[in-house]
Amino acid sequence: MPSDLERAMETLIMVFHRYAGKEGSDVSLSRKELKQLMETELSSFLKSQKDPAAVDRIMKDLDATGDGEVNFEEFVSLVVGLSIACEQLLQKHKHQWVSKSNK
Ligand SMILES: [Ca+2]
Repeated sequence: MPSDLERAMETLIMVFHRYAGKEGSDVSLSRKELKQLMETELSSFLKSQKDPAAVDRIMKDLDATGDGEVNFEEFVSLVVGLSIACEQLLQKHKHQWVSKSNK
């Protein structure tokens, strides 16, 4: 049976291909595919950002090869970046909670 981490990796691959396969190349996300992926799979992140230009900016940042498409490697770097931001927020909240409960 796969572990939590193995399942998470499998999910990353599955989600990427679910959107990458919608149009054009099967192994990369077009701007439209990336927008759909972010709106559906990262909706709470986008909501908290409240920035309509966010997808365009993220697309530009991610597209290291400059071909207007986001490949799996570029997609994973987005997920890693978001995970790091989440973990930092979590640590911050944990510290706040600990200092509050100690008062
Ligand atoms: Ca595609």
